[in-house]
Amino acid sequence: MQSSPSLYLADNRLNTTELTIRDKVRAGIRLTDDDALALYESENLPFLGALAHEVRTRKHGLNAYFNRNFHIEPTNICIYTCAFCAFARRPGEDGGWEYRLDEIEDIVRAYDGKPITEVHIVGGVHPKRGVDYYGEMIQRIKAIRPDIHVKGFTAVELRVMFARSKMTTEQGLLALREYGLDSLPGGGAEIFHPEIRSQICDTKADTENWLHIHETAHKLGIPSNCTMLYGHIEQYRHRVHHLSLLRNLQDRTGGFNTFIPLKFRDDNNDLSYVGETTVIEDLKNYAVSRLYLDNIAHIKAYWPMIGKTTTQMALSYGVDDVDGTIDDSTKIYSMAGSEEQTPKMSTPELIQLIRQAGLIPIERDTLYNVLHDYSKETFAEPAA
Ligand code: V47
Ligand code: SF4
Repeated sequence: MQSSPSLYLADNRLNTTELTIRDKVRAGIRLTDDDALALYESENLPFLGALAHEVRTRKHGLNAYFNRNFHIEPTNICIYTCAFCAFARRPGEDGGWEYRLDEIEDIVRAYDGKPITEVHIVGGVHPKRGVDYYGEMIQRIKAIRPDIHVKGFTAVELRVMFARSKMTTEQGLLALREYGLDSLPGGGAEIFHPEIRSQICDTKADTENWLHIHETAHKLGIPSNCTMLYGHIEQYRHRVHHLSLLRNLQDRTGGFNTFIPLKFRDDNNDLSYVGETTVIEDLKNYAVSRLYLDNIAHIKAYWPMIGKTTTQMALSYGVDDVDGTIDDSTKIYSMAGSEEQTPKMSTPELIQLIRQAGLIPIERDTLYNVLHDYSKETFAEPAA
């Protein structure tokens, strides 16, 4: 489906750089890093939005995807102290939690009879737990919900898990897949450029580790997501560098499903002094991501992080996915001050959120297979 030509993309509205970029995008010519930098530096938000919307419409028509999911954060105890993190606690520190496996089973059983398709598992990097522990966790989850898709563990968690179990990346991933792991989430990427990474998360999995784990996963047929934590001390050139490494890896493997820009939230962490980006900046970032990442199918606005209103606007700035029902099962962003302190949306609410933005709600599974097209009908099932 092709959207009608936008006034904001008309010849007489654009400067030479914008015209060149518009024409490249329309001709399917890949944008360079300099193009991406020019887009980030542009103050012409209507242009960015209109062009990104044109691309997302070319790729997905008027479809906007969501899923029915919940999170498990097995522990917030972490050996690292990333400067932006409000979630983690050092071993022994007040406010730490670690669920036993039977408590994890109880969390999963609470969804008995509900049409959830995905569990997302991300937590702190625990000092003592290895592949077999997390493998047993996955096995127990699947014993209760055999059909659920387990999307689990950032590359940062995996690196330490594999080292503890004395496994190579390939051995560790194969073992976890044997236990039932289906895909990897995109966290832990933060900002790849060493000038910034060394200041915000010095000691955890470095850029090479992160890329190697995802590349190995893709080669083994395990798909993954990718993220970028933006809006703190990085500059535009660092974002472009980050996006270029993701685009290069995707050229080699094609294993990324979706890119999720993660807006830095500034409560209760060592970077609080930096403040947060404006909504304008968030929309620009979605648009540039859509335009530059020509080989990643989906761009996700993760609603618990940015709130429902910005999510609706993002759907006109290149975004085609809003994530899921969540069911108040994640604390990473609420602890860092996001407006969604108890993130939870029923399926009818997600459908309404997407319809109000003028798009067609499509329920997907984790791999973007269409489960339900809500283009016409009203929602009739029990809410998840
Ligand atoms: O790597 C931590 C981020 C990530 C803050 O794959 C923060 O579908 C903003 O993996 N402000 C983990 N962000 C989350 C993650 C994820 C999230 C949503 C969807 C998917 C997916 C994966 O959370 C961390 C870090 O980048 N984070 N603290 C903060 N203060
Ligand atoms: Fe630990 Fe992850 Fe928080 Fe860093 S972002 S301190 S690795 S939980």
